[in-house]
Amino acid sequence: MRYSNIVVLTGAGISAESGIKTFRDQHGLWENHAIEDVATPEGFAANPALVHRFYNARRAQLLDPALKPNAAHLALAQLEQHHCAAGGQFLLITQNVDNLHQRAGSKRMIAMHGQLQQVKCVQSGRSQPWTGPLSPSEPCSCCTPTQPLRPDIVWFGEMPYQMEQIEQALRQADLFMAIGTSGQVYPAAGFAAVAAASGAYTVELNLAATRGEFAAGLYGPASKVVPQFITQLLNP
Ligand code: BV8
Repeated sequence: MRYSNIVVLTGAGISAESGIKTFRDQHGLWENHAIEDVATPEGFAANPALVHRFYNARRAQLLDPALKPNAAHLALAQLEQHHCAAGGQFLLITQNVDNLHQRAGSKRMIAMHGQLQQVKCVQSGRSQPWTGPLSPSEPCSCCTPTQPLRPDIVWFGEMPYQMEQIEQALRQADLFMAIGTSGQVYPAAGFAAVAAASGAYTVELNLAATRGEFAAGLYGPASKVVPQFITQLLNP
């Protein structure tokens, strides 16, 4: 293996072929609401029922028996297993809030924007697993008097999770792969530049080229180009 420290960033495009809509497919809209209006603390404060409806619909999709990880998710889990068994370092950072990487077997991963199947107390921030619908009247179990619960999702204007660990991994990477992301949301959109500045070889694997700067690009559906690239990595 030519590389010792691999960091991967994924976005909505890696889950598209599993049947989960990307953000830009909907042109940033959902039921005629700008996503930035529903995916913000202000949007939640203004209309919690609307925001719960937005996340309940997406959380419900994860329970659909037809929804499965695709070949790209599975190839990343295989890369992690083989690369780490050979003594390499590996970190998968996903912007996605679905559970498809986890279901594919990825272990060394950070869900930087939270997860649909977690909810948290608005007061204490304590997070708990949640697979069903959530309503504004659902009480937390950690405060007296009880407080409402919210999706454990990083909204626009909120700090993504585990940024220190992410920044450290980017500085140490010698290979950075961006998969299925339009590179329009920060700080994730800046990760390739941080990795490149530390000497990493940066590769974009996407349906189409984005405005991001990469040393190389492989373009096509993730379920095709990701397994292809990983096969090359594992069989140099
Ligand atoms: C923060 C959870 C600071 C919600 C999400 C101006 C300039 C720079 C930054 C800003 C700015 N104004 C505001 C900001 C900050 C803001 C931001 O970046 N806004 C954007 C709109 C400009 N960022 C934030 O607010 C972040 N926080 O900055 O905090 C701070 C500092 C101190 C203290 C406190 C706070 C938080 C951002 C997180 C928001 N939450 N998700 C939810 O999911 O409901 S973002 C959400 O949108 C996703 O998680 C994801 O990150 C993003 C969508 O992006 P992608 O995943 O890339 O998806 P997209 O549809 O765009 O692209 C899909 C790609 O796949 C396409 O390229 C397509 O071609 C490709 N594709 C499609 N099919 C396939 C495929 N590829 C391969 N195969 C296929 N089959």
